[in-house]
Amino acid sequence: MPIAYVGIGSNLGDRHGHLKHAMRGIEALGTIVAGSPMYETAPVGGPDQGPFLNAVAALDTDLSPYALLHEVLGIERETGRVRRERWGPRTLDLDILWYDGKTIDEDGLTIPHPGIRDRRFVLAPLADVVPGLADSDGPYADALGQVADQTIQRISGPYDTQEQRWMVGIEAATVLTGDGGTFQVDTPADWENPTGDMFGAFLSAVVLRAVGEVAVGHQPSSLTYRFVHGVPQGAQIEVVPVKVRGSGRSADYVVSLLVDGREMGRASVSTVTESRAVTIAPEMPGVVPLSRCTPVDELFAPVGRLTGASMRSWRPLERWDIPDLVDGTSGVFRAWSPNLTLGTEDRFLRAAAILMPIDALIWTSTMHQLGFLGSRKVVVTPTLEFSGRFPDLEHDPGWHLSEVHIEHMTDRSVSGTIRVWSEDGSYLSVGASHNLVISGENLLEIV
Ligand code: A4P
Ligand code: MG
Repeated sequence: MPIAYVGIGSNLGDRHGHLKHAMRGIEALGTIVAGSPMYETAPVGGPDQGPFLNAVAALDTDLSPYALLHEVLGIERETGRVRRERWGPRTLDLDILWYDGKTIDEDGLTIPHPGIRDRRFVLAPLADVVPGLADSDGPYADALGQVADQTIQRISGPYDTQEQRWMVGIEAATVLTGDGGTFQVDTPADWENPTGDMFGAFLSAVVLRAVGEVAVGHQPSSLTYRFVHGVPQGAQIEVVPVKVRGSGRSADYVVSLLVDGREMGRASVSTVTESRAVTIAPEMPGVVPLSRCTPVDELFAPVGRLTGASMRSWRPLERWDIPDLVDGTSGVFRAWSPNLTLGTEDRFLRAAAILMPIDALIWTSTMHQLGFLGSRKVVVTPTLEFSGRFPDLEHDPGWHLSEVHIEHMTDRSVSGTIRVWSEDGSYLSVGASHNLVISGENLLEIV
């Protein structure tokens, strides 16, 4: 069936409610195959007005473009949108951005929507649901650089099409309370964590945030972690950062994570007061054309989705698009993530946001290389180690490309070097190693 992308916006009344109403209305017109995170966005054009909430839905539909327009205008009316001022405030605005690659230029219907490239509030969520989308002028996401001055902030995870709601973003899931000696992290009840395993990237975000609270004037320069046990759903995690060494310019912390008094993981974080300049690499690899990216859902389609410790727990934060995977024990592959550029403003979480999907990439690569994704075996990961350096995150040029060299791989371990690139040619270099145990008790299930 044809795919249409529908832009959704609201800046009057119960904005969140209007977006939910829009999604429910759109769902009735076919099948929503993906929904972007919600963004709070500064108004573009028009009179002085309040901020918008914006999102984009990908709809698989039998309706013709005109029938679809008729229906979405009907959904707008249901939210009480009556008076119109061009570009003015509105309870709900639904625009058909793109319809099955068609070009239509008629009275009352223009497709693709002519404003897409001028509006970050459209481009960003559109890139979330379909990074490679293009028209005859090229990929839309390439226009993001020109609208970087428009203020937008992502305020949720992606839309969960099965649960029909927006997922909780990692910002909300890593709320810390505490006195500096010990922190508590409360995981929201609807945190996406079906198997109860929540280690890895989520916990690195917690660790970095806890150290950020106590290391005043410092910023993290490296992180190493080892998590042996998963965290039960809804568990209260205690986070205890202890400074083991410090000078005026740098410090080392050991951070314990406890569930019910039992230590389930430990991380080391080093901090520095001065950040190193990010190196600009002359040999910056060609930016992977977005049109060549494969959405991660598609990548996993033949074998079903990974559940558990891996992708699913992390879905609220990031989604990755993996265009290449070279066979062999020294494989190189590259990926592109829209959300690294467009995600959290918190620099500690941003560090985790950089590390997290890289972990996912290593996992994905490993699974492929070892043939597990094809053979539906089960895999256990009792320990996970990761170390990285992430200098100068405040001067963030928008990291979003990553290149992974797998340097060593056996059926029990994988290690490699990872670079996270930005479009201006600067990069972070990190090393990672994972230990795997094939079969065991705490199974990571591939369904
Ligand atoms: N129409 C033509 N083509 C389309 C299409 N592809 N999709 C016609 C939907 N409608 C289309 O639309 C007027 C008529 O456009 C429709 O009846 C349909 O026949 P409208 O939404 O009532 O008019 P409007 O929204 O006032 O004007 P316009 O130019 O469509 O504005 P936009 O593009 O909708 O932008 N800032 C932020 N941060 N977030 C926003 O969501 N939205 C706007 C409105 C301005 N600034 C914003 C936002
Ligand atoms: Mg409109």
